[in-house]
Amino acid sequence: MNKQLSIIGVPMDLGQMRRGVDMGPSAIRYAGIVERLENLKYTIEDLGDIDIKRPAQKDDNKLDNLRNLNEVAEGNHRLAETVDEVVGKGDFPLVLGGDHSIAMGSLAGIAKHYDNLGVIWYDAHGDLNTGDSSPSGNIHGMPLAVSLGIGHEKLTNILDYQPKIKPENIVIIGARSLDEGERILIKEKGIKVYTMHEVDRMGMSEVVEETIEYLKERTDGVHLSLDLDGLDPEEAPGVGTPVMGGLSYRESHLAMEMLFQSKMITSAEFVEVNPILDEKNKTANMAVGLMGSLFGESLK
Ligand code: 6HN
Ligand code: MN
Ligand code: MN
Ligand code: MN
Repeated sequence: MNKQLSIIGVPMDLGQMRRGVDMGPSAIRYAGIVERLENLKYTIEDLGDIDIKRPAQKDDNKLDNLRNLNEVAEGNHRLAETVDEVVGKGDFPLVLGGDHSIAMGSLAGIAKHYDNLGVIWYDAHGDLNTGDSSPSGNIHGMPLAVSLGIGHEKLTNILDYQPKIKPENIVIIGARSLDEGERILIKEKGIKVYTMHEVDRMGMSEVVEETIEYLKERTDGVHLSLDLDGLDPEEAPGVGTPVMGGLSYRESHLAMEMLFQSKMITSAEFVEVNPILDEKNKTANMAVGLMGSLFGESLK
């Protein structure tokens, strides 16, 4: 694993309606992420937070069923430029959200450095909506579609290229809430998905083994996009769109440990931690624990 890490906070809450997720980066820092990774002998540069501009008007600011489109696009553009620089100088970008709309900026900055970037999308949701298919108009439900080049031009064209990723280079793990339009896109594009049904039948160990095998053959780098709502809300309550029946702490730790051992992860983001909805920073602590395992903590 790359021993030079750059931490980038993204206080973004405009991709959805629950305020508070903009404090995610603070909560994760407070839970001790820098010390935790320094103990594992990484060199950490904390680049602070990306500037996210608030929309001027107080109404719901929706264009084409895309809430806060301009502000979300601009914030992601700034994130993409920073991530691009980090990858350009050879560091591992570790992005802290913020709502999941920030994956558009992360992927824009990362993918230009690879021919075949793989993506592991650890999430209760597919985040494959467009303005047309979205039931909510919330852009945090769209970043994976956007990164495939599907959606509004202002989002798909961040850093002036598209698509960022190819459908066959994606693996979704933990899905249990997919909208109709998302299911259609998954079938049409042949995106690999391990829903909770497969996780329950196969076990996490086999799911991650298959994922590693699958991505190893076709990618030259792998981005982990981990939405804390992929975990069960009993264990990670501080998220804006909780869905029952999620991945456990133990399954998730196992997944992170196996990904560390695979040596294939080249960038990562941890998103949707909302300290206002949390219980005693439980979800931020969970995020930090998972990052510890992803970066090589072990009992032996
Ligand atoms: N997330 N599919 C729902 C929507 O509004 O599009 C929920 C999206 C959740 C987004 O997981 O980051
Ligand atoms: Mn500002
Ligand atoms: Mn998500
Ligand atoms: Mn989600």
